[in-house]
Amino acid sequence: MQLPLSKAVFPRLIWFDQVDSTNLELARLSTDSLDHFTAVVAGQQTLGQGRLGRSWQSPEGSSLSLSVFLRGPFKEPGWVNLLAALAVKRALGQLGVSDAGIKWPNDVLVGGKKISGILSQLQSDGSIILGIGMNLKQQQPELITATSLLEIGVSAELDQVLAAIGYELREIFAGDPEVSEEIKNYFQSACITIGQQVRAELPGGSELLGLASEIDSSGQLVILTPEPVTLSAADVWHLRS
Ligand code: BT5
Repeated sequence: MQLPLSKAVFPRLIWFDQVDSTNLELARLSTDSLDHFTAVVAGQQTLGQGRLGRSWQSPEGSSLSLSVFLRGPFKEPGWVNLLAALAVKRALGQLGVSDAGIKWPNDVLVGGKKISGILSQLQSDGSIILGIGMNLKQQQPELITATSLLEIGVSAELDQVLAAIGYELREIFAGDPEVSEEIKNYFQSACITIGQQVRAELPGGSELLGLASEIDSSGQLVILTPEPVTLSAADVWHLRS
């Protein structure tokens, strides 16, 4: 696959027509010798990974699967996932999509449906494998919560989408990003979870209901139940009254 735009953004870009998972493939490369910002990209994943053992659909020709190696350690690793979501939102802006919102912690939604999901995996040496899936075309019809660029009227080539995401990631992750108050505030305003009544399912299976009030300084979600409860990992559903 010719990827002229993307190759100008990523110093090393490894393309696969098909792979089990770009995150798994990047983890298999020797991370000792990997340069910061090395990218593995695939046109199809047979075992795409979501969080908590879930799967991510990435059939041939309809999605972009990207994993980027970020050399750590990071001062604020909890923010990496959120900043990546911000980069995806900005990349969508470059492609003419102005109404993308971030659902804490890792979904990018357009029109209430998921167009992109992010899986960041902290490695034992403090580096991070950052995985991003972006739907280019319609996914299986049974995935009713998903949307894609084509479905929202954007018919961009994979190279253009990848280069836009890569450019925005590079802007943020050129080094260990300084997560300034300004960025935190900007994230807060881009995060559509804030101000919503939510149901949060915790990794252990228990549930909380409350008002999502803010993202704290470490990137955790604060829910008023009405007592404030701080969540570092959870699945969140926005409840509509
Ligand atoms: C995520 O997990 O959203 C993280 C997805 C990360 C995918 C990238 S692709 C490149 C890299 N390599 C990998 O192997 N993974 C990363 P989570 O929040 O757990 O969401 C998973 C849920 O989203 C599933 O249970 C489905 O309900 C839904 N889903 C699956 N595939 C989808 C798709 N293509 N579009 C929208 N929703 C999808």
